[in-house]
Amino acid sequence: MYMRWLLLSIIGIANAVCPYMSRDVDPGLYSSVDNPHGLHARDDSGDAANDTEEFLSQFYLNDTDAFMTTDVGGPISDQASLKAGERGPTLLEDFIFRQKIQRFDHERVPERAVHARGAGAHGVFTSYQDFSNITAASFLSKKGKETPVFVRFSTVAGSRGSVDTARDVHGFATRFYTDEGNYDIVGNNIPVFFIQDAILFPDLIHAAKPSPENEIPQAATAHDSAWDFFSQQPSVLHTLFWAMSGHGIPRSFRHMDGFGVHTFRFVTDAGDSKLVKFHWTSLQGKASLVWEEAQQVAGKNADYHRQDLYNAIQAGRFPEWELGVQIMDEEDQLKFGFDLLDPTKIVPVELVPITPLGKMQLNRNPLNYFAETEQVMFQPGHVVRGIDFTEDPLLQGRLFSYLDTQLNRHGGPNFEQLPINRPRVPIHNNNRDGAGQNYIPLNKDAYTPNTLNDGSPKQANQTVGNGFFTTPGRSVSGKLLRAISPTFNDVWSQPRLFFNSLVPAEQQFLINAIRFETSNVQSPIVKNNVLIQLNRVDNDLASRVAQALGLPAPAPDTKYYHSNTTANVGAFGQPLDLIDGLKIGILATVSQPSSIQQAASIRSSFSTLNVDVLTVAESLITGVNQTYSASDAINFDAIIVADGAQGLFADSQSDTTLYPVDRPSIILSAGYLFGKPVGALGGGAAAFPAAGVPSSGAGIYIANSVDNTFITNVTNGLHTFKFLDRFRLDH
Ligand code: HDD
Repeated sequence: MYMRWLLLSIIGIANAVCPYMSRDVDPGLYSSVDNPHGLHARDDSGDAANDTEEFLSQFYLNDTDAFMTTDVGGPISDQASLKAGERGPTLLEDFIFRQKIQRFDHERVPERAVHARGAGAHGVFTSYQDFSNITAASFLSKKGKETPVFVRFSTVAGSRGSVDTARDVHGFATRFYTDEGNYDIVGNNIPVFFIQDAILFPDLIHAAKPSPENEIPQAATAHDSAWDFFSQQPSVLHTLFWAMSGHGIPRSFRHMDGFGVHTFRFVTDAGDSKLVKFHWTSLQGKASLVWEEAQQVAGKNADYHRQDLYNAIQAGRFPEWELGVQIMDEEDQLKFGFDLLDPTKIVPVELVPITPLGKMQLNRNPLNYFAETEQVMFQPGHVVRGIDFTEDPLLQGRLFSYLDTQLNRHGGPNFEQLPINRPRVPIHNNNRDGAGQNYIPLNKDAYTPNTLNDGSPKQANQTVGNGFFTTPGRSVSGKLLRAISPTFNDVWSQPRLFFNSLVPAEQQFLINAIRFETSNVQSPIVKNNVLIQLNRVDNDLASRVAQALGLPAPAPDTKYYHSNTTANVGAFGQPLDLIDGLKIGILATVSQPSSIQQAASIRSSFSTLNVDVLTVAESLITGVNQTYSASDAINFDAIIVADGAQGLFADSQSDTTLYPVDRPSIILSAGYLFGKPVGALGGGAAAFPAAGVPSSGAGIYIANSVDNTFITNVTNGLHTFKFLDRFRLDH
């Protein structure tokens, strides 16, 4: 037994010390001019998902059937500390105790300064074509080429333990482990950003984060300092409008789009460049919660989004996104009436359509949250050959901030060696040492130029080793000045374009959100300043907010008013492409076993559609998935009352103590008010009047029995997702 343990330990230690060496027998191979790319010989048609698993599995630590050891490998038992006598004090020499407690004391690393709460997943990106005519980026060099990816979704303002459904911009950061090194698109689910110069980032975040004296409120901008900043810095308006619309409270990470935000450059091998904006389009479709619902979710299930992503992947319902770019000529930087370097602007798709490049599928959950999701360190500066930055002053500042904050989080420069951060190509340079160095560099002559190591690692250039390049034709000059470009000045026309383009219900949601946030603001000056800025965008909008604040409607400030619209910017009003992983709750009762059987028959009808059908009843007898005591409307995307369950609604004074008073009625009526499809079968229809819910209308399905029409109707209802006619409009 001891020999077996020893053997396992030796293998484990060998892997931990030098995992790369265990795969790459001859590290010199990759620095040789015989291999001018300095790369692994990769099979382009290989299975990138397997590559990821194989790569990371070198680092797996499996404790099954193993004996416990200290960090340096000695066998231990650790259930009691070493004491001087049975009732005596613990001894300082108890290194087993000290190591265990010390390791515990050091378990936390600083959480991300922003985007602290998030969830990640592995996957694969597949290029649709050979795009070498527009970029030399190798992951886009061949039709069908697969590249492993890791994505982390996040909220911005809340700390690591905050709730998933706080209203916020959502991070959408993607790492491509390309065969020419790591490339990160560190984007958001909103295509624009609050500020135009990175020097304002600390101000934005200090204003949005909880108040310094009492850390209130958590993960929310409904407070004075946020709106003080927002109304003093009107560049925020466009992003703020997106965040106050459905995009601030998505149904799930799977149902949101992503954007690179800045304009970037694509560069070809020949040195030609184009300007590009990145789009990730959800192939599930876009879906959002409504605010009352999001607030309830926050209290009932803080992990709503991360759980949805995890469950979908575990169930094999792999979410997908299409990567596309809007491609613009270098000369077009000012052609559209705004500056392409200004990150507060979208390029309307009517002006430049999106060219699809490839598809990403997320298909594997991390095995360890800390090692993978918490330690992944994205940087806008992780770029590959074929992609370049622009002079966008927000992007330029980000190129400093991410590396800097990651040095702080990790405590040293070797975080790129962590398994989740390691490129899938060998590393050769003269960077040395630092805390936590994982490699054992063999080159004694860690300087360039050298002769003693035959000049290695050799300088790559365009003919040997395909050296990294920035856009060859790019040049900048100018007088030094601290100023925002006047071409960035108009920050009101695009928020108006966004507002004009929303369906009336989403316009109302946006106004309601601003009403909610600003009515939490105490300062009369701040409220007034908010109205001044809103009024520059739209007088009706400003007047409707003013009404809720008890302030007079302002006179129109028309300079930036226009009636233009653009497509596809709203989160509501378009049916879902896929309903995979959505949930239908069947309200049944144990007193009528046939209602539970009916739920089973609905479940079987939806199984091929990948929709989860959950049976709710008073207690967890066979066939029941959830109790009423643990259920709310927020658990489901559609709600159906089974034939026979109507008694639960009729007797609102029911003396059962198994669930709070009126819970079944509240589930049905809240589901209706949240815009969800609702239905009833047979006698279950009586639940509707009892719960105060209309028995007819869009998204209301009453039928005698479970037939094809009923299933089709509910399916269509799930695709519609939210029935917007149920929400009241101001006018
Ligand atoms: Fe940032 C994290 C997205 C502007 C400074 N940012 C971070 C993450 C995302 C973004 C998705 C989380 C990455 C992850 O999951 O680990 N940030 C953006 C976008 C921006 C943006 C789309 C504008 C277009 N960020 C921005 C500016 C600065 C930062 C202007 C600073 C000057 N961001 C950071 C940071 C973070 C970060 C403090 C925190 C943790 C980290 O970087 O690694 O450096």
